[in-house]
Amino acid sequence: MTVESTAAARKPRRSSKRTSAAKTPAKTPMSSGPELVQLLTPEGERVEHPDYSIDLSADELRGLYRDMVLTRRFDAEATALQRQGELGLWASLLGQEAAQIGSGRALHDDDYVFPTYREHGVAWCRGVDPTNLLGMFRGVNHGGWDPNTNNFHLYTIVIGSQTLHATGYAMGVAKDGADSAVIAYFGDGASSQGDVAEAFTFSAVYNAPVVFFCQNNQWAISEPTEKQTRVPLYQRAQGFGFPGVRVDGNDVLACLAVTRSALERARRGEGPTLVEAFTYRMGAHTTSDDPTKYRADEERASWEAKDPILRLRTYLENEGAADEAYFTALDEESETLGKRVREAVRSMPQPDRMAIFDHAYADGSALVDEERAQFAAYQASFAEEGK
Ligand SMILES: Cc1ncc(C[n+]2csc(CCOP(=O)(O)OP(=O)(O)O)c2C)c(N)n1
Ligand SMILES: [Mg+2]
Repeated sequence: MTVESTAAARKPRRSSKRTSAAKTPAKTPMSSGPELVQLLTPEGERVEHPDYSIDLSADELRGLYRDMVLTRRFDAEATALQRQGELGLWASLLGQEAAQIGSGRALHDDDYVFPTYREHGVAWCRGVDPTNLLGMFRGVNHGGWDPNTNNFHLYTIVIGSQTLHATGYAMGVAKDGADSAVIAYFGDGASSQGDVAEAFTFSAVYNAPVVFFCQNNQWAISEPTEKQTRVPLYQRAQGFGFPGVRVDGNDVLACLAVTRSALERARRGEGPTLVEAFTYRMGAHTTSDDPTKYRADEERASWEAKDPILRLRTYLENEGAADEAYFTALDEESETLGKRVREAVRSMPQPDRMAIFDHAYADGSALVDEERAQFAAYQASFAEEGK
């Protein structure tokens, strides 16, 4: 046998089966499906669900509507401020108001929240002043709020890591014998991070009182959900030994009911739940992103028809739970909020450049001290030149 023919014999044979399997996998069943918990249809019609019921007064319904409208207004203002050069970056929550307000309003004061960087609606529910969120995006502080004042942790940019923080915190809550619950927010993209799998394992094994609230907004920057999972995300929980539920993330009533139930379960000591809020990111990933490069206009348009705010407005109007005067007053309140946010951002003080060294370690570090001294000398050199 010649050298060539040996090499030819060793060459891997191409199997036609294998070739087709190596292609892009068949589309994962990502459409909302019959398993979706819904209490308010996109047309604003109230429907019942056998496992989740909710009975809200007109006042409470108006409250949820107000939360969503003001959150959207704040978000639009922040996007505009970034475009005007007042913020370095903004991550819009447009389209995800119901998921955030529904879950945020399910929380008790003593529950603890671990957000990502997009949870402006949850921050609103926790009573964090919206202008506080903007300092970080303007680069003048490192978070700008005390997590323990509102039980709302600082925004976390390292994808998925907050699910581990939440799990550890929840294990602590259980050891303290407290009856509060913990909620961790994360995205569809984060679901494929190792940290999230570890958080699921530890929380299940230790029966930690934590709710994993995944906002499946269909995209992780330019990567669609099909690139993160072969099964609907809520089904992942089963493999870890705890329940998962998919809720219509654009239905504020269903998000409230499902999250309430999951938090109650955690408080009863029955362990974690995964809630997958099936929703859509209507805007860009951040103001640095251009979604027209990777997704079709028709997709956005199909989700516009499921808008979380419009469907509740239709319901309020049909039920006679809110009149024109109410909507007009809310428009005025939105404008006032927009103005307050604008003015607050423009009057934020310049950042203290040295402060970047202050929060790297709670107890300090020799290396950071050295870097601080180098940077101080570097800054001083400009002052010298100016003399
Ligand atoms: C560990 C880590 N890897 C990568 C990134 C860069 N990154 C920032 S946002 C993002 C996508 C996150 O998508 P998803 O979890 O679906 O959240 P969404 O932005 O859609 O709310 C990535 C990959 C990061 N911040 N952290
Ligand atoms: Mg996403």
